[in-house]
This record gives sequence, structure tokens and C-alpha cells, in this order.
Amino acid sequence: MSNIILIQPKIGNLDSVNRHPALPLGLLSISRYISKDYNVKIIDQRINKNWRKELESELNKKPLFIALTVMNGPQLRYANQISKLIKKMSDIIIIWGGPHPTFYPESINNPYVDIIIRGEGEVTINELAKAIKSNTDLRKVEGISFKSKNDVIHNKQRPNVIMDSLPLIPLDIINLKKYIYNYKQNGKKISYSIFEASRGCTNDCHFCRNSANILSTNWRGFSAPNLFKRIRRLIDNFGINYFYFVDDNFFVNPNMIKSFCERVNKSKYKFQWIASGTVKKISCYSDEFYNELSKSGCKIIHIGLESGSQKLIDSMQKEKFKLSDVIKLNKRLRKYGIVPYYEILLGYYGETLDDIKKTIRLIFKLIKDNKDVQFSALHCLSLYENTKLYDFATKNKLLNVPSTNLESNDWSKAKIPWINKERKRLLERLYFCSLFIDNKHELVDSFLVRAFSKIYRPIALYRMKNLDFRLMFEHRLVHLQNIL
Ligand code: B12
Repeated sequence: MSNIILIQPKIGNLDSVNRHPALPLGLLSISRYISKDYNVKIIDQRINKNWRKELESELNKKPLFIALTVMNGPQLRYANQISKLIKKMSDIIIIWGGPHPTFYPESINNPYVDIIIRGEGEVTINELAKAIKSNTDLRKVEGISFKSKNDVIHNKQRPNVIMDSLPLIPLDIINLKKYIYNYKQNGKKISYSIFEASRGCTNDCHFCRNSANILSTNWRGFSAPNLFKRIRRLIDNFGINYFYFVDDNFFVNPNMIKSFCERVNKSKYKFQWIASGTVKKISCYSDEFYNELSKSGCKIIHIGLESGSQKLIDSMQKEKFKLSDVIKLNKRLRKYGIVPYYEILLGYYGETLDDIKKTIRLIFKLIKDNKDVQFSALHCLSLYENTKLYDFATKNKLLNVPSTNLESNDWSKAKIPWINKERKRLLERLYFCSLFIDNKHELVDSFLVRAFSKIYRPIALYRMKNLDFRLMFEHRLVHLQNIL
């Protein structure tokens, strides 16, 4: 059997505060088919300090190829470093897959990359492995871009998978324990992991990768029985009892969710879960529905709010909603013990100081109505190539460089071309304070970070409410910046 090496590069500062990095779901997912016919090995740079040694020893065994998962931001920098290192040591084929090459196919021009896989990788990597092994024409493999002599060839896009048709993820190829986060909650042992239930999104936020015209990201999910079966396997075999569904929009199909909750509620299985959705989708559920959700263990819902300015919401989101809907939703969720976690970003095109103040006022109103509420860090948006916002910026000549510097698309930095120095300063200070305005830090491994958060919270709230950043030097604690 040939060997295939898959690499999970580091993410960024997050790695140093969390001892339990997220399950490498992308790589596990693409191993579903290939793990049967090849020896698949995952080298995870986040957890293996000796990854270089491991890589060297695997290279000596002459694998069929090495493939890396790459998202933009700091991970892209690590992926570049690793690929360069491999090219120095060998002539083994290097493949990149994941969100970055998918939404930026130009990454095939990177001198250290031979092939990129665009979009979902499960079927493509299997076909590609067969083609490489049998030395057949790569032009027949849908969903890849590759170099051929002095040319770059972009093959046709592969259609998206039907979720229920996917085999189970091969958990035996990793040491799962390293990815499960165990902690105590009210004296009870919690074993927490990420998982996925659906792909794609129905909203079309102009800053989001789902708005990229380059790929169809139509929404699809597991059916209720299938999702429940996959979850039971993780509970029975690995004792996981807290799931974070990383889907962009879990709440699209009410019938599926209702049926999923009913199954859970009728069964002996008890677990908790977190998922994300849009304001519009979550708001239209009935009280009875929320009751079922809450009984089934739904603890936190991530809600794509994005701004406290109606004008900005209307200009960036397809699914229209009013801010008054959010205030109602906030109170309703409280009744059912479900914590709303609002996703908010700053720096959208056209955002004024007054819009920022509106967002802050809304945050404080939501906290006043529901003390458990949580917020994402108020990071400045990252401008991703090929999104609607990026296209708009290109057409209107707003970009001062031909392409954004994708490597440094880091949440802690305000790096968009249309904000001035003063606004950048404000956004970076707001970002730092927003890390500590609620109790989201409770899930962070580092005791130091948790302790700092508790002490700093009142100061963070004061600074944010009054936009008072006098004598502020604490945001220079860069290692704390990327943690939440
Ligand atoms: C969990 C998660 C994280 C985790 C870690 C993930 C990990 N693997 O270690 C954490 C919280 C650390 C994280 C951090 C960040 N994230 Co994140 N994250 C996610 C999230 C929610 C889920 C990823 C996942 O597991 N999906 C499920 C799997 C099955 O899907 P997948 O990874 O896309 O894999 C499929 C394909 O992409 C492809 N594929 C993936 N890898 C590979 C590899 C090969 C070789 C092949 C062939 C195919 C392939 O095949 C897979 C199956 O079809 C996604 C959003 C999403 N819904 O996917 C964002 C997402 C990946 N994150 C994103 C970003 C930008 C970040 C940050 C860099 C943000 C920032 N600007 O700072 C930060 C880093 C912060 C820091 N400074 O340290 C973006 C990437 C956008 C882009 N164009 O690259 C996403 C898509 C969110 C978004 N909508 O914008 N993230």
C-alpha cells in the first residue's frame, strides 16, 4: 500500500493557549475514502513538537504525495514554510486543499505547490490519488488545478457531495484524545469536540466566503437519523458529550432539526451542543420548537448579527431582518436557557463612527436584557478574494494593492484599505476589549488567560461603553490577543 501524508499546519497564537486544538475535520473528512486503500498519516503541527523529524522519516518512505489543509490568515504562513521545507528535501508532489486554495485558485502559482484541490476534497483526493498512482492524465480529475510544463490548468469544478452518502470519518488514524477538551462544568465531566452537520449557507453576506462567485456553496446537511447515528458513535466510543457543530448555518431546515431533537429527546442519550445560524432562520421558530431545542441539549447558538447599524445590515446580508427582531430573539432565547452568541464584525465598507457607536449600544442593550449573552471578538473584517465585497472593492478601485496580504489576515489586526490610521487604532482597541466583555474565556485552557479575563472584564466593559482608551497599553499583550 502506498503512503499518503496529510499535514495540518499551525493556526497562530491560538495554538499556544489551547492545549486541545480543534479536530482536524477537513483532513479527516478527505480521508474517508483514501484511508481504505492507502496508509494515511496525519502530521499535526499544532500538537506534534517533533513534526519535522516525523516529516523527514515519512519522506524517506517515499509517499505518493503530501497534502496540506490551508486557510488564510496565519495558517497560510505555516503552510508556506512547510511546503518550502519539503521542496528543499525532496521532489514529492505537494497538494494544497481547504478554504484558501478553494477561494483563491491563484495559489497554484505558489512555487512550492504542485496541485490544488478546489472545494470539497473527499472524492477528488481519491480520484487524484488513483491518477497519480497510475500516472494517468490529471485533466480528467474534476476539482483540481495543476501545473503542466509552463502552463496552469484549472479543471472543471466537481459538484458538491450529498452529505448522507459520506462514509464515517476514520477516527482510527488520529489520537482522538489529543483533540477532546475535557473540563468540569458544575462538577460534571465535559468532553468537548467539534463536529459537522451541514455545509454551505442560505445567507449571502457580502464579506463571507459563501458569497464568492467562484464556487457553488449550496446548503446541504445530514438527515436527522444519519446525524444522530454519527453522534451516537462519538458518544458510545469516545465519551464525547458536548458538540460544537462548525456549520456555517445549522438552522436552515426546520423539519430536520425538529426530527433530530425529537430523536434525541426520546433516546437515552444526553449531550450538549452548540450551532450557528442567521437571525432570520432562528427567529422564525415557535416556542414549542425552542423548548425541544433546549431539551435536546442546545446550549449556545452563534447568531450572525454582524452590526448594530440597520443600514449596514441591509447592505451586507441577503436575509433581511430588523434589529428589533434581534432584541426579541435575545429575550426569547433567555427563557429557554439557550445562550445567544452574537457574531459581530467591524470595518465594513461605509461604516461610520456613528455606526460603531450603534453597535456598542446594541451590545449593551443585549447584555442588559440577557446577562448570559456572549459576543464574538469584535474583529475587523478580513477581505477575502472573490467575495462580493472584494469584487465591489476592486471595481471601485478601493484596493491600494493588487491583492490583499492573505498571510496576515489576522483577526487582531485591522487591515482593510478603506480605514485610516485613527480608525485602525480604534478597531484594534475595541477588538482587545471585546475579548473580555463576557465569559467566553471560560473554555480557554490557559489558567492565566482565564484569571486575567475575570479581573479585566469591568475595565473592558467601561472602555468599550465610553470609548475611553486613555492610558491603554494592555492591548499590547499580543499573546492574549488571538485567543477567543
Ligand atoms: C473550526 C474552525 C477554526 C478553528 C480551527 C480549525 C482547524 N482545522 O484547526 C479555529 C477556531 C482555530 C479557527 C481559527 C481561524 N479561522 Co477558522 N474556521 C473553522 C470552521 C468554523 C470549521 C472548519 C471545519 O472543520 N470545517 C469542516 C470541514 C469538513 O470543512 P473544511 O475544513 O472546509 O474541509 C473541506 C474542504 O475545505 C476540503 N479540504 C480541507 N482541507 C483540505 C486538505 C486537502 C489536502 C484537501 C484535498 C481538501 C481539503 O475538503 C474538506 C471536506 O470536503 C470554518 C468554517 C466552516 N464552516 O468550515 C472556519 C474557517 C475555516 N476559518 C477561517 C478563518 C479565516 C480563520 C482565522 C484565520 C480568522 C482570522 N482571520 O484570524 C482564524 C485563525 C485565528 C488565529 N489568528 O489564530 C475561514 C477561512 C477562509 C479562507 N478563505 O481561508 C473559515 C472558512 C470561516 C469563514 N467563513 O470565513 N477556525
